[in-house]
Amino acid sequence: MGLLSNMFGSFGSIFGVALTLISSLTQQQTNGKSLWGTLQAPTFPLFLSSNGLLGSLPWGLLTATGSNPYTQAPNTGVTRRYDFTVQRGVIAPDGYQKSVILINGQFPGPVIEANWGDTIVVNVHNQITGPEEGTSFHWHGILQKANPFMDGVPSVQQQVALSHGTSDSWYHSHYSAQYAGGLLGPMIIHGPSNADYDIDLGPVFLTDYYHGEYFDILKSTTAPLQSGGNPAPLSDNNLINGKGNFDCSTVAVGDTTKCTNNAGIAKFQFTTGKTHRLRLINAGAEALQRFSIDGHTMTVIANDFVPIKPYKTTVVTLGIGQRSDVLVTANIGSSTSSFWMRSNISTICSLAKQPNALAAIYYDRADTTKTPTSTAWNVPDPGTCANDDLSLTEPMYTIAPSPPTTTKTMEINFFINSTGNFLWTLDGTSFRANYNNPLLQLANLGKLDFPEIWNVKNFGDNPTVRVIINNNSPAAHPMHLHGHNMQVLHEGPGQWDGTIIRPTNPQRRDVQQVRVGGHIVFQYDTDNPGVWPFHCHIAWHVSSGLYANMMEHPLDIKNLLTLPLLLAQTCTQWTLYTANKVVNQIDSGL
Ligand SMILES: *[C@@H]1O[C@H](CO)[C@@H](O)[C@H](O)[C@H]1NC(C)=O
Ligand SMILES: *[C@@H]1O[C@H](CO)[C@@H](O)[C@H](O)[C@H]1NC(C)=O
Ligand SMILES: [Cu+2]
Repeated sequence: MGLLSNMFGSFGSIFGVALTLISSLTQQQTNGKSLWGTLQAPTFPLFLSSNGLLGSLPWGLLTATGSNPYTQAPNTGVTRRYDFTVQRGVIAPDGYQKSVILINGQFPGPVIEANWGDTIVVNVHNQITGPEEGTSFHWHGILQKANPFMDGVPSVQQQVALSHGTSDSWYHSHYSAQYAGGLLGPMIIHGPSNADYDIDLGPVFLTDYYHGEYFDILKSTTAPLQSGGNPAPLSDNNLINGKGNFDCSTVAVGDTTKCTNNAGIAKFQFTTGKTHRLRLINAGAEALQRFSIDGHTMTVIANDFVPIKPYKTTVVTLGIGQRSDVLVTANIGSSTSSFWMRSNISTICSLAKQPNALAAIYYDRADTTKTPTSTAWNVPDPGTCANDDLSLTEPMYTIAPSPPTTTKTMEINFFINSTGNFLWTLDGTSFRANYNNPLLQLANLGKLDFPEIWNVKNFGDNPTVRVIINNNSPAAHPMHLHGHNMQVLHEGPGQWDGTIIRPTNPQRRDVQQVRVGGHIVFQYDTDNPGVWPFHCHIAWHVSSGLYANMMEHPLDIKNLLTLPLLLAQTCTQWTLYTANKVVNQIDSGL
């Protein structure tokens, strides 16, 4: 009897383990044609060879420390072309079957890879039907110097990219909250390295995940409160590289046939003794993520597109839209070691039913059919909803902020309008887009008189703009500026005390988290004439108006910029399309 129960016990546990090890669904069923998060995922070279120039660096003598990334860019003369077909498809990334948007049949989407100074051309074929929907790609973090038309935000500019900058990023739809439905993928721009490593394992996508369709969630976040509107929905799961398990016993009774347990988690291969580069990307809709790897410290070498002086940590905090490149050396235990990779949604700062994502890391001789048994770092959530300390992240290329020529204070707040809709405001206005009147084109025609709800901040010819954001709302917000890296002078609780963190060389990045009841202070030099979106990157918040347009050098927009023909055509096509059809625009449009 004892023996039997013992055997039964161990059989039970073997069986239990087996259930979590062997994915119950195929990769095709969970992620379509995507290989991200499988042991077959590609690794990446230090740079792409081009025009037979194998062996010589595409960026010549430019370096991460010595070359100003905003004024010096190589011109490689190389164009990298990508063809994206965007379609709906039914997959089950975490075992729960749902309709998503696939790029070339993949979720997450395929990589865009180039060298610093290359030109990237992406041909997007929109085959989204049932229902039809517009789309627009935004090349997150690409500064689009002298090229604001290609930044990809509808009603501001439209479509397709060119590259300046290095390190890692992502592309995503900037059309309503469409990227929460799957329209996203990684972007790797190879540049001069600021730290040595052996193997580039590529993107690690961290995404809060919703079982509802994004359009339904969006409808509910923007609906009047009295008719069930919910501006703060809970995510259902948290995924790494589009994969994760889900406990199907928690789904509604009518939905159980759509749900399969143990869909399978993401796996990564480490080579014993080698140093690996991981490109962490918070590509979610709402959640603040805290990322760690059991037993290993990480060396952070870049934030967003900005290479920084390497520093060691056990946790990296990433708000929506933020990226960090980290190096991890496989030197713990033996060549048969395996460890958990973890990304936890901060439940103090975000709304999640299942906040903890897991993926498995296997050293080269580890048994990849077994789950790791490693123990998590003891790193309690500080609950501030802020990024890791500004003093930690010092850019490789030093830039001291100039004295600002203008300072703008903007408040984040919310209100409920007379029809009961919950709306976010930035500087007193809740933004709403008009897809048919691209602002940049109007400015290009010299028309600078915009409706209040377009929330345009015209900084004229000011060379240096300082912005103080005070967050008087009950949520933290990842604030994202297009067209520039923000020099982040300070962040913290309450009001700014006037001090600057490392005034000789403050942190630069393109998304910065602002705490509840706190502030961020940043500035930028207006070296990029255009109209640049500045907004919260939480999908539901930007949809409900937390957005402004920062205009710089309007005269240059009129006199120096030429509307590209391709863009004029895209706009004409959109006008023709909407002439015959009422576009179902239920949100701010972005
Ligand atoms: C994530 O959550 C697990 C489980 O609660 C915990 O043990 C771990 O310390 C957390 N890690 C981080 C980075 O918050
Ligand atoms: C309230 O906001 C919603 C969403 O932007 C909008 O559709 C509605 O027209 C607004 N109500 C009024 C009275 O302006
Ligand atoms: Cu927000």
